[in-house]
Amino acid sequence: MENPWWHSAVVYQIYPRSFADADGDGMGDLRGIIDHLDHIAGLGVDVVWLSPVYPSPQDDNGYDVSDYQDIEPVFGTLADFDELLAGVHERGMKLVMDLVVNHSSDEHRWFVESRGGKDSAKRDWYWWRPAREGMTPGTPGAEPNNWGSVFGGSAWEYDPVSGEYFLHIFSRKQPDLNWENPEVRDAVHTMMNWWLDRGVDGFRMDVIDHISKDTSLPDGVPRPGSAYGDGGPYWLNGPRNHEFLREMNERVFAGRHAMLTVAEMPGVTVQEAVLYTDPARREVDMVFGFDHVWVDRGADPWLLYPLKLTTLKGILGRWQAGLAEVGWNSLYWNNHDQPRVVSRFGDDGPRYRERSAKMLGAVLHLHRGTPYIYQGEELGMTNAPFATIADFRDIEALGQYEQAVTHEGRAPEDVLTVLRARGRDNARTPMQWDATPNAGFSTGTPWLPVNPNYPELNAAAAVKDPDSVYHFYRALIELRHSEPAVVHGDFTMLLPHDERLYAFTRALDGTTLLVIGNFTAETVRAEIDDAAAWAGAELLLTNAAAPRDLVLEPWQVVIYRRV
Ligand code: TEU
Repeated sequence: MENPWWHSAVVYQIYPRSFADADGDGMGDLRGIIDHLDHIAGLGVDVVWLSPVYPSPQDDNGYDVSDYQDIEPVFGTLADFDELLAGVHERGMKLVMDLVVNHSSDEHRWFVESRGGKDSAKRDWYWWRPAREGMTPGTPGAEPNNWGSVFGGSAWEYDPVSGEYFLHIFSRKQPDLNWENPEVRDAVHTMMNWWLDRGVDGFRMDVIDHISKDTSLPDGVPRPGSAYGDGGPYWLNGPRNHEFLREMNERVFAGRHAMLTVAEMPGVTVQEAVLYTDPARREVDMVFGFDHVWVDRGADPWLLYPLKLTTLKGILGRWQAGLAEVGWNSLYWNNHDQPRVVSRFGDDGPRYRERSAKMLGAVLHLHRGTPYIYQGEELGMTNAPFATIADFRDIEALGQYEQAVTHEGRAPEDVLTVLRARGRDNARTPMQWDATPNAGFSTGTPWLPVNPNYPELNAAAAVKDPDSVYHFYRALIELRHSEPAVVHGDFTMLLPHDERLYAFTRALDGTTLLVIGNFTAETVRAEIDDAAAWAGAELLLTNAAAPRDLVLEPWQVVIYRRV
């Protein structure tokens, strides 16, 4: 079979709320994106993925959709959207929409109708259940089961009108749709076809491994120190998940060749990812796995675990090997839910910020798979200096803080330490365009303050400086487009037990690439087996002086080619 176009593609993610505000209300908008399309096209990316722009009460910044077939007025209109789509296409790029259909907003007319009463025609479009047997509805502990929600508190919300509860894995304003009901699936397919017919080129599918649940909704294993049990095993990768995606593929994707589907799947294993992305099974093109971004999590959610490079290499190496023959990887360090990678795995101090950001970019982009760049990553944007809980806006940070501090007695400073390092708002501070007030993001008051480092760290400065992180990312993308070994080469991990260096080769038809990234602020020699063979090799890209004898400077990365 011919290789699909997205094997050699690079995707750029926009979080519209924080990208560019053209009308001065403090919130990004579609016009702002249109105005900055050349910044994205200038990088050389192939695809733009837009986080949700649909009408939404914005309880979870748009991941709570109240109308799937329109545009949030704060962001613009459908006419603006069509103009954006045309602008993306004119520049030779494709546009992928976010698809948030595990849940809707509680303000969606489907849910409003469903909530109308037990005999509503749409009652069964959501998960309604009576109180636990023998318990008085609405009293503590009477929820249908013990599941905790991802954003804190119970996963069940009581509705006094009907005396029943509805399920929400995320916030109470994000009720889970009941995919067991074929009418729900039909409605979703119709909506997806409507967008594709309008010209969009695919979907990034939000928590799409949550859509099939164990319909008996059993109690989860209690979590130490928490009032709630872990429902994950009953809502992740449920019994009908493959079936639902296969059906969606048949009814929506079949016959549309130039599109892209990427399934966000927290908790997916590499074995399951092979099944989801096996072209013969006709489900999705690739998945977002989470193993590598959970590398610094441990048993205690409110403890920071330092990065162990060998563990990270073990995880990514396992995914490379697991999807080598069948299926396809997505590659990402960052998105709107993750802290900034230069702060997390690199060094965001003035000395090594740019160098370590480039090293991280090169290591990721030289893996086999489709790389995703999150807005600002191409500038080496950093985590934000959040002082107190009042500085956070994210419903996840606020909800988890409330549960941990108020209900579970955790020390506020411990919880804050983790939120500062890992909180999602780190990724959501406004895009830093230039050195003018508010980083050129908005003439109004930004909904979340701009990172104070914008006078030095901004797109205008980066585009002007040929040595910037921006131009390094541009070179990485160009390399993917020009060197087939980057796209198709076999991946071999080297030095798996080394805690300082990330080293691997990519080999295709007699061409071998060698990539070595130094994850430390020390000078390190790479003791690879066939070091001598690389002595005369061509150095394709590095972020410091050309090394001698594979002795790498702090945070240096090298990409060599041998034929
Ligand atoms: O994220 C799903 C998800 O896995 C997150 O809950 C993630 O694990 C957590 O935020 C890490 O801190 C998707 C969206 O990307 C996210 O923005 C939404 O809040 C969530 O689904 C609900 O739609």
